[in-house]
Amino acid sequence: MNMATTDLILLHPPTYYDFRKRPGIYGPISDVVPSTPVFEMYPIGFASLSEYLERHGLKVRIINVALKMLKDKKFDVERLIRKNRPLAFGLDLHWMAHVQGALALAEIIKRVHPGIPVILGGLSATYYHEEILRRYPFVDFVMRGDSTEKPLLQLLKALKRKEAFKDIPNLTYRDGNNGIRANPITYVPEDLNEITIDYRHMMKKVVRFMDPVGYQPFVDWYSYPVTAVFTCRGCTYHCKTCGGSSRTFRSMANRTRPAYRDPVLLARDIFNISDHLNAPVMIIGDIFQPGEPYAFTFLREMKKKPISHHIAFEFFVPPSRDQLERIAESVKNFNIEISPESHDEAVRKAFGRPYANPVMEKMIADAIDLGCKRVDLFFMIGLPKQTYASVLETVDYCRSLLKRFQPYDKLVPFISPLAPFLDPGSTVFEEPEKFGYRLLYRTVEEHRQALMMPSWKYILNYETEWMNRDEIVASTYESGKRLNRLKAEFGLIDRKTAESVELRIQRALSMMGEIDRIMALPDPGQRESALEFMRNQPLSLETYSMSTVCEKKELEWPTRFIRMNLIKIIKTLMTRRKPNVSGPSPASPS
Ligand code: B12
Ligand code: SF4
Repeated sequence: MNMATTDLILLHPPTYYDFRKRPGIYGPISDVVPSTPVFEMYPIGFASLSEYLERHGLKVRIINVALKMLKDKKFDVERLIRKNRPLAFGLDLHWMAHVQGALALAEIIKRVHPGIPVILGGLSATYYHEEILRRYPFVDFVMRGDSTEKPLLQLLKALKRKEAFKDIPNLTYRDGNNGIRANPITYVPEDLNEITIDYRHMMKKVVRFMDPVGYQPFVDWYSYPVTAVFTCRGCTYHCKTCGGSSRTFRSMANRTRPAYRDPVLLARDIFNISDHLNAPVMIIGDIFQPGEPYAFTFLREMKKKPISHHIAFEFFVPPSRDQLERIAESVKNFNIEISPESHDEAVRKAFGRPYANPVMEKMIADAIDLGCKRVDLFFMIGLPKQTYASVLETVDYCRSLLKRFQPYDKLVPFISPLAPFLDPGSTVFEEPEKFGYRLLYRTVEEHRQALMMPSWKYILNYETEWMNRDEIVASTYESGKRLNRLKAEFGLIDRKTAESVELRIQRALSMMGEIDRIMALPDPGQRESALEFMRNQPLSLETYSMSTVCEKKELEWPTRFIRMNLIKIIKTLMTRRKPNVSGPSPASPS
């Protein structure tokens, strides 16, 4: 394998680059996603970028730096960078939580390879493109928008041929006279039929680079190889704190309506996965969002090839019984994810979700009646109009639901904070006061600095009229503790799990208290040495950050004992297959 022939290396950074040397208490910020608080999961768009660029003749490699650092305490990032000399490096700054890690990595790349361009992309980079280029000389380009496959191809070709950048859509760059040019976002595809998230492509890359960890999406993926397929980019809803709402996509990415993936291609995406992996598949985006004809076409396709994999559907509003019936007759093992956010309808409405509790409860009853294997309910802390008392009442509401649906043992509630950051570009971020919020950090640099703070309380970039940061933290741990007990009481988790979660919550609380005491010390030198002393304790601070308010295992849908179909995988590795895109396209050269 000749490294010099690699055109693009896509690197995924950790949230905070020095998390191994200077750990803090990152708290339950990632408890309801598969990642640890380092957010080691790379954007799924890395897969479509890689496949698209390779289909068009370029050589691309993905390296999950965050995961490598997490798995190996001694993993030497600088050495990795030094060893590789691609035409360009690409880093995701998709989630704002990665701002410190992404910039630190960019700085290292520039120091080691001053001549190799560094490209940033993702939703947060899109929002902050100008500030990034103005402030950080080690970043050369920001590729904006939610769909960068084609413009990135143009940029890489221009770099290869040493051509000008002025006609490359969506690109922000330095014009050579210390000025910054932002070409308009004119590449906004109307559908997702020319790109694909193809796990077969990813398997081939793992073999080509002999780097299973570099391509691994999150820390436990090989034992729980859950995958995702995408219905869309964009959204028709406008939840107030969401940086991926219709309003945000319009203002930030010039997207006036979502781009959907053809429902037939979507079903094929699932079949491609189910041929190789015996694990659950999550459908990202409500299949009813584009309308019933879309959803019913997809379900008809699914019916044609019965599979027993667990398929998880997320709904933005509760579906009707008729819609659930269609799902039940097309997918044998279906699961549901829905985020009512709060039990309090006034809070939910202020957040931007319009449905009432009886509608949701009817959906739960119908789903269970129709054979749904599991309904996950996600509640959130830090919402408009939500008080400390209201957060705890959410747990009471969960009790009433668990009581009502107890014999079925299928309802699993979760609660977690809106953290670490209120999304840049969200309605509330843009007009905090109007919605009862106080924004504590606004610029990239402020967020970067925040991530170096010792606990998640100081990292949070907001408070609300109804809860300050102390109350957000306190209500998170208290509600987490109560919900944990509730789950044990109703048999959703065993006693041992419940006890270990409770112990972690208690320890996290006392360490958070200790950090507060240190942070109140007037002398900065004293403060730093007290923090240093804490970091050197035998039970490192990381211990208090992993799965604090619930266990990762609680998120898992059932998998089969043998999770990978090795014979099929080997066959795929040895053959060329047509990518799952519409229209004529060459067989994948990889
Ligand atoms: C699906 C989803 C998830 C999935 C992630 C799947 C995945 N691996 O990508 C899950 C559920 C795991 C998730 C988790 C989180 N999410 Co989320 N998620 C979404 C959602 C609903 C859709 C994302 C999407 O459509 N992506 C498709 C497109 C836009 O992105 P993409 O294909 O991955 O990448 C393209 C571009 O972004 C760009 N790009 C990305 N990286 C790079 C790099 C380079 C070099 C270039 C050139 C381009 C580029 O090009 C790609 C291809 O065209 C959005 C809401 C929305 N409507 O958008 C929120 C959203 C992205 N998530 C958000 C957040 C906050 C989170 C969490 C931090 C929440 C938490 N505290 O746990 C975690 C982080 C998890 C992690 N990294 O470990 C915020 C981000 C706001 C912000 N600016 O920071 C959003 C906008 C809204 C929200 N609040 O949920 N999320
Ligand atoms: S939180 Fe609301 S606006 Fe954001 S992606 Fe989900 S449904 Fe759309």
